[in-house]
Amino acid sequence: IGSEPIHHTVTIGMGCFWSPDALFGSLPGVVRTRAGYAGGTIPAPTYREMGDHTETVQITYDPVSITLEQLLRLFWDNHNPYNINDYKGRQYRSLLIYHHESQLDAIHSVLKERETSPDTEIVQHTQFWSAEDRHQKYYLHRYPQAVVALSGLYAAHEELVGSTVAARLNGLAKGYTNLSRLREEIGSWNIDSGERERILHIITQIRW
Ligand code: MHO
Repeated sequence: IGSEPIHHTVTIGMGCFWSPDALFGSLPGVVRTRAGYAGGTIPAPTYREMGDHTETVQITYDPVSITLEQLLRLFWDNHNPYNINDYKGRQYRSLLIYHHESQLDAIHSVLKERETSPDTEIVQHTQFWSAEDRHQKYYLHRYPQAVVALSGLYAAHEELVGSTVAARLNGLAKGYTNLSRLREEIGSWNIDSGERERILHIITQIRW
């Protein structure tokens, strides 16, 4: 009764990480996203020197509101998992990193739905390296006023970047959701009315 929701995590690589950050961030049930590097071996990768790592988005979700199956269908439907575009080595590889063995059932059942088996590398999580600030919530940077207004809601920049609100606004900035859907969702959040009003005001600043 009144217990905290249990969150699950999955990390996906499907090309440049800017778009999947916005795509998955737009979805009700996704609690937070972050862009980063994973799947390789070199320590402390950066955008300029990511070595054998892949651009990925780490997705934290509430499995009661959105299932891993739903996330995986979006993953495979929104990129080319056959690695025709592997001109940059592993940077844009199709990569699926599960964080718990209990996620394998969902992975196998969604794989079975597909006519041709994707050439996606599927591995267990070891380490994730966050990308630089400029790659986080990339499309939201087009609305500096919204970012400034948002920073009033969060004590630290990492909190802002890791917030559900920033994930949704980034999805809105890219056009993956719209104002009325967001209004409705935020209306259902268990937050005080002052905070709700401030968030609703900020989202009206984002148009695309
Ligand atoms: N520079 C490429 C990819 C960026 S993504 C962070 C572009 O503008 O699409 O790899």
